[in-house]
Amino acid sequence: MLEEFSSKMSLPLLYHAESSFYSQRARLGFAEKGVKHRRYHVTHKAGENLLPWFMRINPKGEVPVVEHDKRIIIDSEAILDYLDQIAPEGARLTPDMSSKEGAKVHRFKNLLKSVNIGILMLGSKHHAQEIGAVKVNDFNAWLGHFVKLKLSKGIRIMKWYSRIYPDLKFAYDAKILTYDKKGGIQLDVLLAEIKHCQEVFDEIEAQLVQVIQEFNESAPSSEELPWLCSQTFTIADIFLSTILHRLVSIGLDEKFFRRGTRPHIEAYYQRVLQRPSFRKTCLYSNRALWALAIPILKYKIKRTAPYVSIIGVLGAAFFMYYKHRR
Ligand SMILES: N[C@@H](CCC(=O)N[C@@H](CS)C(=O)NCC(=O)O)C(=O)O
Repeated sequence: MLEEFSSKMSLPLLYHAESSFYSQRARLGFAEKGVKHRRYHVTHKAGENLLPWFMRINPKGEVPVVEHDKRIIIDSEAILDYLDQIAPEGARLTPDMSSKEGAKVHRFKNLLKSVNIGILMLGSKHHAQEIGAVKVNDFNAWLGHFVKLKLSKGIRIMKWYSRIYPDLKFAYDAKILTYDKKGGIQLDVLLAEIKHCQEVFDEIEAQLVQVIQEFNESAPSSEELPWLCSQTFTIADIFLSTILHRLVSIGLDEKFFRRGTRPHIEAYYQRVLQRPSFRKTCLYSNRALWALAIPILKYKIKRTAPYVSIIGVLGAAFFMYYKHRR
């Protein structure tokens, strides 16, 4: 029993949030590598990431984070690299850079890293009409609402925490600056990002055409179609699939890869939707009810439950007291 408990405790602990774009990368990485782990949901849209206990784990106040064997790994990309280290058996998410496949993965990972999903998300909500062909769906509308709430409330809370926790003053002050910058996204910034993405997706489309052509020339017909760089689902695929999935939830898929604009990317996305690891970890992560409303409600109940119980007990005590006096 004790052994079972201690072996469970030695599993990596993933701090994540269901709706968080970067957490989706980490969850998908764990599923791809088949690494057993524990999870803690940090309800960042309700400000849980700003609480002192979490800021002590990650002074940036961001998810995902992995805690394992007294190590703290911050940043989704570093987490994916760490998974290759602790589970070296099987296919690597990041193949050896000296191989042809590794060099390709490295190149496309960096290309996809250059996509600023935050600008696309917040900007397309603010400027939906100006950029056209965008449907602001529930998820993005709700997300925009929570981000606005989080920014104004978050700054106030952080200023307060920064005064009462001197050890975290530096971290809170730095984070306040990042929130200040997150305000409104200017239209020209959004348009530049859309243009950049069009170029990125042109390259991705061309790569998919090439990898499939190479596959048709060399592989036996029974093998499955390749992913972005090879037969293996690598870190580049984790980056691409989560970006495509998020674009759908923002309503920008129409602009980038639907209706025959980039047919290979569209077909790739359809295959991703069937992949078991993706279905398990990301499929519902961009749904307003499942990924935002339910976690926030659960968190609020968890936070208020102790106060409600205390009020309940006090209420019952008063009631009994008065009943006996009469
Ligand atoms: N570079 C980091 C970015 C992590 C990040 O920005 N996470 C967001 C959620 S998707 C977050 O925790 N934001 C907290 C906040 O806005 O206060 C990574 O790749 O993990």
